[in-house]
Amino acid sequence: NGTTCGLKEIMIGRCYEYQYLKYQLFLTNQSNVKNCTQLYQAFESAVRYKPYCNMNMSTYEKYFQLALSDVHVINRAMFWSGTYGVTHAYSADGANYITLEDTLAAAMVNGLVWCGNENHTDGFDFFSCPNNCKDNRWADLAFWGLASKTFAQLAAGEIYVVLNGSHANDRPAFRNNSYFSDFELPNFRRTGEYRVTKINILLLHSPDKQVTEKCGEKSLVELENLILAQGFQYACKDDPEELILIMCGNQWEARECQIARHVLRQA
Ligand code: NFD
Repeated sequence: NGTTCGLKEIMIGRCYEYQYLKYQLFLTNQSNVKNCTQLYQAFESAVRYKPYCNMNMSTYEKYFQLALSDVHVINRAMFWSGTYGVTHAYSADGANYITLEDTLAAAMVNGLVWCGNENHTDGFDFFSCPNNCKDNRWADLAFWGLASKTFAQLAAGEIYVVLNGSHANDRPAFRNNSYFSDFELPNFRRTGEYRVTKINILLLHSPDKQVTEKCGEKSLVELENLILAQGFQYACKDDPEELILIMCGNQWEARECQIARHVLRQA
């Protein structure tokens, strides 16, 4: 459970890279380049010297306000649950779709580990973070919970959700307590110019793994009911071809992938 050395330098560096190398690729509103140092300061002052278990869902509010103000993601927002790798291969750094991790606020810290420590001289704990506060569940959700909620509120029009229908041990494709079910689904906009109109589920089955759920079954029925009750249109597709091809890129020998290979040769 080591924390990330060079957190500040990595965050500021990623912010510059994001805005000056990748920026024009996909952001809908290109007029507001952010001040990276100021963004880092907003992040740092939220967490530095703060006891880990005192954090909550408003700790990082200012950071997200600064980093994500004026952003809307129209018809291209993509969410994932249990499908991190394939979703990001498909979204292609924002070129095809935009995931939370393709936004500046999340790109600056994705994969990093950090926490404040009130007793440490520089206010961070660079050795380990608790990650489990028995009296305050919100501490563990402070950053990614708010990140997920904020991103869901920016999504507009048709959105996409990539789920995993091949989980072992009865773990459902759509499960309670996931970030998607707790922080994203309840926060899609239902009214106004930037409302969500339709939620498209892309349900994947990993090559050579069991098919535990398909569209129209088990947790997908539950999800469909929740989506319709909120007034959104619903669609669900099992194994869209473009995603099968991405998965087969890494699992060429799987039975399903040999079929894909065969079909591709004929084309
Ligand atoms: P889950 P979920 N690499 O798969 N979100 O619905 C990394 F870095 O069960 C994003 O609970 O789905 N992290 C983040 C991973 C965190 C990986 C939380 C992996 N290969 C929520 N696999 C984020 N960027 O870190 C799993 N995890 C972690 C948003 C993941 O970080 C996204 O917008 C999370 O802490 C997405 O729509 C935990 O495993 C949805 O929530 C649960 O992942 C995914 O959360």
